[in-house]
Parts: sequence; C-alpha cells; structure tokens
Amino acid sequence: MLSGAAILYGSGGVGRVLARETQVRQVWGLTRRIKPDANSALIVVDVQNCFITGGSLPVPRGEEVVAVINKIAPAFANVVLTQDWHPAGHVSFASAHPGSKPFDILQLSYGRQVLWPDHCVQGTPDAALDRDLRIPQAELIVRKGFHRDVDSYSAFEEANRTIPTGLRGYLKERGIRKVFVAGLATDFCVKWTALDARKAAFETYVIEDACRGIDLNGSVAAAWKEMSHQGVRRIQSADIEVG
Ligand code: VGL
Ligand code: ZN
Repeated sequence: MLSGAAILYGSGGVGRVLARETQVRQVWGLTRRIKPDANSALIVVDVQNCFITGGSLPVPRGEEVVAVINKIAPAFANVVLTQDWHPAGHVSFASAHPGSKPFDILQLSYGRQVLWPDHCVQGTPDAALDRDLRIPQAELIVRKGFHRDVDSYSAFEEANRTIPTGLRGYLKERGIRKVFVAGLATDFCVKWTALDARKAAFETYVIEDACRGIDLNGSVAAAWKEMSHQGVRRIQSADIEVG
C-alpha cells in the first residue's frame, strides 16, 4: 500500500491522486473516515417545510435527510444553514407568468428558469426550517432568492451570476477551507452551492445520503456528473467521523 501510494503521488495532479486514493480505499475495503476540523464547515441547504412532505414543493423523501444531518452535525464546529426565501410574486413562481405552469421552463434575462409552484414565501410557516433539525451550534443562516426578479439556487451567488450572498467572504474570513454540503435538493440548490464552493476554491464534499433530489428528466444523475467534473467529492454520512 505505501509503495503504491508513493507511485501514485509521482503520477499526476492532486485531483487525480485523490481520486485514485478513493478508488484504492474502496478496493481495499479500508474505512478511513474523514474528521472535520476547525477549518471545515457543514452547509445545510434548504431543509425547510416547503421542501418536505406537506410543503409547497416537496422533494421526494425530503424528510429523510433530517435524521442523517442531525447525526453528522455534532462532528462540525462550524455549521451554516440556508433558507430559500422568496417574496410573494417571485420570478421563479409559475403563478407570476400567466399561461405557464409549474415545471415549465422559461427563458429569462439571466438564463433558463424552471418555474415552480409558489414556495418558501418569506415569513410563512412553509419557509421555516424543519422543526426536527437539531443543530444548536449553527452560526449563520443565509437567506437567498429574496430579490423578486432573480432566483438563487446557490448559497453563494444569485442566478444572474452578479450578486453574491456574502457566504464566500464569511467562510474565507472565518478561515474555512473545506465545505461539506447536505440538504435539499441535490439537483438544484445543493448542486449549485457545491459548484460555487469549488469555484471559490473550497475543498468540497457533498454527502449523498444527507441529500434528496427533485429529479426532473434525470437531473440528479446529471448533477452528480457535473459536480464530479468540477472536483466535488461525493461521500456518505458514514464516511464522517462523529464524536
Ligand atoms: C430549490 C427549487 C426551487 C432547492 C429551491 O432548494 O433546491 N429548488 N427553489
Ligand atoms: Zn426557490
């Protein structure tokens, strides 16, 4: 194993070495767990009533992420939560576009926009965080999608790609170098948040079993492909050392 590792380290870029290391670990059945450190943050994306059964835009089995997130959260000294937080009449709502219906796609000034049922309206119970989340140490809640004419799947930057949320600066200023992303939905807000985390040069992990997707026309599989191309590391909650 050790000499194998030495050969691998001489053979290519860091990304390739890490990918090979993961493969080697899997082949050998080794369970080396990841221990989040002081420079790691967990980003819990949009675990809100709207995205859970009974909400306005329920993600299939969305409620299942809560127990998984509660299990791993104690491993993180730094936790940031996000909230999708739209004004009434938001541009992403089908109801704001006469003649359109939910899940239609519309070309807007900043690009293609999937139209959704009205969801996560500011100040409504639907927009509240799931009451069963147990993350008392969470230090920041980032709200996004609050400009009426722009959506924001990403926790870092709005969909017109010009307005930052401030999360990048917050994390950098706090010395965070690694982010772990969990929550809803894999193929929208989790994906965009993870891709933007990579763009901001964070080492980025998405915890697969702590996420659920909406899955429109294969969008979950496409999301994993896109994330892996950008160097996002796909892990499971069991890969994280808790306690
Ligand atoms: C989301 C659709 C619309 C998400 C937010 O949190 O993934 N999806 N708004
Ligand atoms: Zn939304």
